[in-house]
Amino acid sequence: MFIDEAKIRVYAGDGGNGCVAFRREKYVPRGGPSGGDGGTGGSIYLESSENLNTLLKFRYNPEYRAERGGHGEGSNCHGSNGKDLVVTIPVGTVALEPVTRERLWDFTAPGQRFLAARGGRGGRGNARFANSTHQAPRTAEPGRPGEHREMLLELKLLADVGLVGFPNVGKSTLISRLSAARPRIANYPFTTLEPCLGVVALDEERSFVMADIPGLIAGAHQGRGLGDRFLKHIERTRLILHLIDVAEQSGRDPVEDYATIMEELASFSPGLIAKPMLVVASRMDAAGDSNRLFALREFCHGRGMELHEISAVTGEGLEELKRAAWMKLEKTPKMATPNARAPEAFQDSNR
Ligand SMILES: Nc1nc2c(ncn2[C@@H]2O[C@H](COP(=O)(O)OP(=O)(O)OP(=O)(O)O)[C@@H](O)[C@H]2O)c(=O)[nH]1
Ligand SMILES: [Mg+2]
Repeated sequence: MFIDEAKIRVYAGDGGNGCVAFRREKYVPRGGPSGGDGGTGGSIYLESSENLNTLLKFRYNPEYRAERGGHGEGSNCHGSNGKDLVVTIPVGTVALEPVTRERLWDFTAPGQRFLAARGGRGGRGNARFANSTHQAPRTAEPGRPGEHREMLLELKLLADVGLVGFPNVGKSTLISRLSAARPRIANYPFTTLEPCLGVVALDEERSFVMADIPGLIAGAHQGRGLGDRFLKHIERTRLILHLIDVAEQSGRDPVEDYATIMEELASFSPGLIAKPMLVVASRMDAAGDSNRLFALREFCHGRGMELHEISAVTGEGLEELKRAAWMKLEKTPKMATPNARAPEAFQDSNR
C-alpha cells in the first residue's frame, strides 16, 4: 500500500493578559478595580473533507498558527478571543504522534473535527481578584500559552486514475513524467511487475492519484502474460486512461489493440468498461507515417470518444491530458469507501 505522509506543526494562539485598572470617574469616589480579562487564544482544528485527496499541500505549508487572544482593558473590557483555525485534510487521513506513533485520530468520514491544539486561556483582570477584605487588588494574570505540537499525517492512497494498455506502450513513462513516481522503464514488455502510484498535481490545492499497473495482453483473464489480477487496483479508480501505442516501430493496429484491452477489462469485471475513460494515443513523436494514428482518430471520432495525443518523451499533450483527467474526475462522484461511517457534522474528539 502506498502511503502519503506529511509532518505538520500547529501553534494555537496564546491567551491575552488580564489587565490592572481602577475605575476613575467624576463624582464617584473610590472607584473599584476594573481591569478586564484577556481573550482566549484561537484553537487549531483538523477537519476532514472529501475535496482533497492527497497531503501535498502540507509539503508546501507545514506550519499553522492561530490568532492570539487580545489583552484585557480598563472599564472591565474583555480582550477579544483569537479566531480558531480550521485546517482541512483528506478523508482517510490518520493523525499520529510523530515519535511514539500513537494514533491521535482516524478521519473516516467527511466533516470530522479534531482539536489539534487548544488556544491558551486569557488571564483574569484585577476586577476578578476583589473580595470583601481586599478591595483594591493590583494583581492580574498573564494569559496562558496556546498548545503547540507536531503531528504526523498519514494517508493511504487510493488511486483516482488508472493506466491500462498493452505492455510497452509507455504507461510507466507517463506516470514518471506526471508525478514523482519512478517506476522502471525499459523497451521490452512486462517491465512493470508491481502496481505503482504517483501523485499528480495541477497546483497546490488540486491533485489526484494515478496508478500504473503491468501491461495486459489478449487472454490476460486466462492468466496469459502477467494475468489480470492487477486490475483489482483499477477497480476502485474513478477514471481509466487507456493508452494505445501509435509508434511506427510497434507495428501494431491501434484499433485492434483498443478492442482487445476492452475485452480483457470486460472479462475481469463489467464495471470496468462502464467507468469513465480517456483514450490516449501514446508515443506520438514516433508515429512515423501516421497511418495508425489516423485510423485511431477515425475510430474514436466515429464513436464520439475523446482522443488525447501525447508523447511522454517530448511532453506533447501532457498538460492537456492532466487537465482533461482532472475535469473528468470533478464530474465523477467519489465512491463511498466500504467502512465509511455516516458523516458526523461536528465531532470534537478531545474537549
Ligand atoms: N519515442 C517514445 N518512446 C517512448 C514514449 N513513452 C515511452 N517510450 C518508450 O517505450 C518503452 C516502454 O515504456 P514503458 O513506460 O516502460 O512502457 P509500459 O507501458 O510501462 O510497459 P510495461 O510496464 O511493460 O507494461 C521505453 O523504452 C520508453 O522509453 C514516448 O512518448 N515516445
Ligand atoms: Mg510499465
